[in-house]
Amino acid sequence: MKKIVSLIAALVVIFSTFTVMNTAYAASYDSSKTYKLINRYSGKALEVYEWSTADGGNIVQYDDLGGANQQWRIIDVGEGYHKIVNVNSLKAMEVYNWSNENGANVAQWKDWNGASQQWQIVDLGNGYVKIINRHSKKALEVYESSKNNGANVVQYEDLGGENQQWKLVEVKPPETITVNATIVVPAGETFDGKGKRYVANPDTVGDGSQAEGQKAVFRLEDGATLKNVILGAPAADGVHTYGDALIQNVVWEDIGEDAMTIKESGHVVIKGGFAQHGSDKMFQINAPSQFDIINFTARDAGKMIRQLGGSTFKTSVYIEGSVITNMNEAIFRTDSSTSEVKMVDTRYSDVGRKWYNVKNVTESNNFEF
Ligand code: DGU
Ligand code: CA
Ligand code: CA
Repeated sequence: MKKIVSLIAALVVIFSTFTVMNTAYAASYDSSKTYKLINRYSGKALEVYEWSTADGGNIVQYDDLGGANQQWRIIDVGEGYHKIVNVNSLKAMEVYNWSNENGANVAQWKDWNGASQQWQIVDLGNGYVKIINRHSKKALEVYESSKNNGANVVQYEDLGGENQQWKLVEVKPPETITVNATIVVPAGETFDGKGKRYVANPDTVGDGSQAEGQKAVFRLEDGATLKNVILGAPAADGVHTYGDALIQNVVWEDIGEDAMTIKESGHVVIKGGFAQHGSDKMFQINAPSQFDIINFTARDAGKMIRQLGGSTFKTSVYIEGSVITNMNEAIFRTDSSTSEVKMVDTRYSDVGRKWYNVKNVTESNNFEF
């Protein structure tokens, strides 16, 4: 009895310690959200200078102006590290050219799954974090404790200075809009949600359950672009595409019946963004297509991609620079012997059997954690 009591006591201690640690961790950042990073010493915001979208675009500090070039997604890449991705450029913050030097530049680059693009975020317990590069072990700082607009952000030995401390401030969606009827984006046009959250009217569009026949929140005609949209719950049948489509920086906070369906053939590109909590499929392919998923974060679903059950048409899937976790069945499941997948620079964990019936698989520079 005594043994059992002390065992229970020990478990309670372990469990509550874990819960406390976990809460502190979860409270600070979440891959589905966006953040600004404010420097403690200067009060200025981390940004990609002049809205660059190029590889090598510099990262500096500037007055907090609220632009997308000052917003970041902080994405768990496993092993205790995160990548820090700019919402405007969709590029990752890195220490330039693998440098280990004090004062080496920090800039943005295409996400190539490199250790110099991975950061440890250490909670300092004072409302701030320090951000340590995985490769160099040096800290992200505003160079020479400058308070100027445009002052460079670099790495330096971890000295504990206020110019090496950052506050992560969540950027909340400015508005939540109830969608009463499918929003149609006409051929060739762009719908920019500007970070707003869209939720389906459960009575007219769909309740986000596993019931078939729900309507899409967004319908993209051939050549349409959907960007900077958050799909909140209920997300009904998500996004439907009819032909070529670009879906950029779109977040599914809670996938409905599925997140997106390719209804008619085309080249569909998903770039940046995030999706989670799908009871079954995330992306459904119902017509022969080229489907590219780039810099996406996919978490917690039955499978990430499903080609229509029993169909034998050819679909080519390309996955690059993404993070995929907690898929019950697979990353891609198909019944077609001609469909194929190529995956590069991607990190994944707990993805079931990974490729389910996929006969043609090419992979390079991926990492399982
Ligand atoms: O029998 O074909 O859920 O397109 C199953 C159905 C199902 C599709 C899918 C979709 O796979 O309706 O959203
Ligand atoms: Ca810099
Ligand atoms: Ca569906």
